[in-house]
Amino acid sequence: MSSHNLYSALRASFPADVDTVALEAVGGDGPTLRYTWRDLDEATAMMANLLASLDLPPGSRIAVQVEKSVEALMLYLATLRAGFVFLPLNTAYRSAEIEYFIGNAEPAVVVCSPANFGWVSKIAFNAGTRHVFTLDDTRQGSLLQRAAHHSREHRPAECGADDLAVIIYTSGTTGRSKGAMLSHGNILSNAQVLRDYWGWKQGDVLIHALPIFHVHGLFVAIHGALINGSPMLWLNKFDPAAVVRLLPRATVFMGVPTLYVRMLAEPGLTREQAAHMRLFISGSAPLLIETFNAWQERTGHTILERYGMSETVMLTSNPYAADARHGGQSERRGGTVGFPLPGVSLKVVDDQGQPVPTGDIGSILVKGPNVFKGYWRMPEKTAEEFTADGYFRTGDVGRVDARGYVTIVGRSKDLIISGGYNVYPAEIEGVINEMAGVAESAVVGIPHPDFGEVGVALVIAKPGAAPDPAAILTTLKTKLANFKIPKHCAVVPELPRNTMGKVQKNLLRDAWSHLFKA
Ligand code: MCA
Ligand code: AMP
Repeated sequence: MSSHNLYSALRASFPADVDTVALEAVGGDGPTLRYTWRDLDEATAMMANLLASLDLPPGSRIAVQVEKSVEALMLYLATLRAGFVFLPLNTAYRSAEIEYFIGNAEPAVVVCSPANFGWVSKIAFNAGTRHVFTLDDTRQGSLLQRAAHHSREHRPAECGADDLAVIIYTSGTTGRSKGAMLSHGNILSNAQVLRDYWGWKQGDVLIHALPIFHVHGLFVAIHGALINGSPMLWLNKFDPAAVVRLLPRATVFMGVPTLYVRMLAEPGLTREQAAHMRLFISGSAPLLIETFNAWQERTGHTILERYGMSETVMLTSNPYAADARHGGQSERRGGTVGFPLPGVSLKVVDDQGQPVPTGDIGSILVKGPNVFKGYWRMPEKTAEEFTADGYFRTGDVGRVDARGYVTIVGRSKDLIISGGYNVYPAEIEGVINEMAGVAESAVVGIPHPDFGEVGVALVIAKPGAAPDPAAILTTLKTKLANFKIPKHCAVVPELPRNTMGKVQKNLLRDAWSHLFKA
């Protein structure tokens, strides 16, 4: 293939009979809808032709904040196909967050839900965006109306492997969110490696129940199925009972740990119900060993845990089958994230950047064809995150044991992972600190039975002031995405500090860790 267009590679994997079902949208209140591979190809051609008709400059960003739907997936594929840069945005983001992303990325096109058109289009037009379309999860909106006038045929744009395909925003421990720039080559190489490593085969059917604005649902799950020509059972929203009902029709499921925890609470989850399944995969957050064991006991399946980042797509995975690179080991070991994927170099280093002895803990550095091209318009930040020999600093802390298994033991970045979503305390503290009567705050992550980890906000009042914790949370809800809102807030007399005056978050975590204990 002369062009490296990711869509072309996925398209080349479609089955020969394009009139078979590619996607079955199930669940929710609506009817079950079936889309063939031909539908996927033709609808993405129409949307790609619409984008092409707008006469956009090369490299234009197409920013999308819409509810999950098959048509939203088609818009993603159409953007790749047309050679533009897809910019997915979590539907929970509020106006201040969207204003930042649109201002920073300067998209040529914004697609939002019809219900949000008023405020999103205002932000977009103010930022110089010329085209704002709408799309909802019932196939309504101007995007499909406009695309309907375009041809069902479209030749995918010529792309180099290093051309940008997607920008995914990740928050930072300091400052604002950074747009991780991923190329067609980054994403495709990772999809090819995972297809082989996870043993995708003919007859596989994926249950897709994750959001499609982050790497897990958008890349790992969708590309896994498409690059193997495998159909998907598609849920616009995760529903544990619906997923359990679908298991006899599927072979592969991917979820964040919270999804597994919620499915375990379903009485219908039994060994018989899961008998048709080939593989359960978990990632985005640590899978507790209790969940790993409970799943094995209930279903007879061993969850395969893997580890990745927005900047790198997938980095490590427990083996699906015997891994010849590691003496034929095939054990999926709970509590570990497995081996570096083929093509990924991973090393664990000390504070001086020197590799630590096997089994010792250090910072995880990675290199490989999957590692991103840098942060959008942040060359200095990008340079800081790479070593002189080209390794990317993940910000994760871990070790590699004598058998080659990688374990993540913590993070050097101040980050909470709640139900698979990343929450940066610095961002929340910044908003709380602006509120009347607040002198200072600290947000820490503590264990939670459903979300794995959740935030708790501890606030110091200004002299003479008495800020109300409930009011703080209510105000936060107006400014930040709902999953970022701490699940508890308390006004405290002081915060523990070390001799340098830095807040000792580990002590706060210990002190509050009991709050949501079952
Ligand atoms: C919802 N809520 C949450 C979260 N989700 N609180 C904390 N953490 C969360 N993740 C809160 C809402 O604020 C709301 O609170 C209440 O729960 C109900 O909201 P709703 O949207 O109905 O929740 P849900 O449908 O039950 O969602 C839970 C969920 C969802 C299904 C677990 O969070 C989810 O799909 N998580 C998956 C995230 C994911 O795909 N991550 C991959 C990132 P209130 O009522 O008070 O407002 S990619 C990645 O990390 C990398 C690269 C990787 O390795 O994969
Ligand atoms: P994101 O910024 O959404 O790309 O999240 C990436 C971060 O998620 C990584 O740097 C890890 O801290 C975390 N992560 C992903 N998968 C796992 C896993 N299986 N176990 C522990 N942490 C994980």
